[in-house]
Amino acid sequence: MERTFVMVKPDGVQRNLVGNIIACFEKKGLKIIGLKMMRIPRELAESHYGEHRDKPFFGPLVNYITSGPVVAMVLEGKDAVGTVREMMGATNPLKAAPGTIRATYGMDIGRNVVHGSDSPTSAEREINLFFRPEELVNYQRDVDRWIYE
Ligand code: IDP
Ligand code: MG
Repeated sequence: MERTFVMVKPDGVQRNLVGNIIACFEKKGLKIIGLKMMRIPRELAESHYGEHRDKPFFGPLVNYITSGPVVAMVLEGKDAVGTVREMMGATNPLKAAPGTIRATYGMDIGRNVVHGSDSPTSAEREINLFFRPEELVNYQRDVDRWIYE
């Protein structure tokens, strides 16, 4: 089983999409093992998006992601990283495949509603940035035998 870091961005929270977005992942079969609402401190935002430090959109991106509360979560499941990326769709909601979360809920690359780690390595880094080990909950889910063969 793989873990990934997912976040409903400030636009998703303001637009009352938290429940809808979490429901997509829950209904798919991904297991929530960490979940919290938080306001991202500027330093954390800059670190989280460190790979984009030299891009022209870096400043606006940090302003956007710190502009209001987010809902951060850790999801676990088979190929969780790739599965969440597929479910989110392309970075630009207007280019995202129909039915994906970004295509369904977004109009602008700078307001694309949701974040998901792009690789297992990024996932580990991002989970450690946002969650302390004791915030991740270890539990059995009885329905798993109906989700996985
Ligand atoms: P990703 O979120 O699909 O992994 P990245 O290229 O890693 O996409 O970019 C991180 C975030 O930065 C995007 O989700 C989006 O919020 C923002 N972003 C990326 N490219 C642009 C852009 O060209 N203009 C404005 N914001 C952008
Ligand atoms: Mg990315």
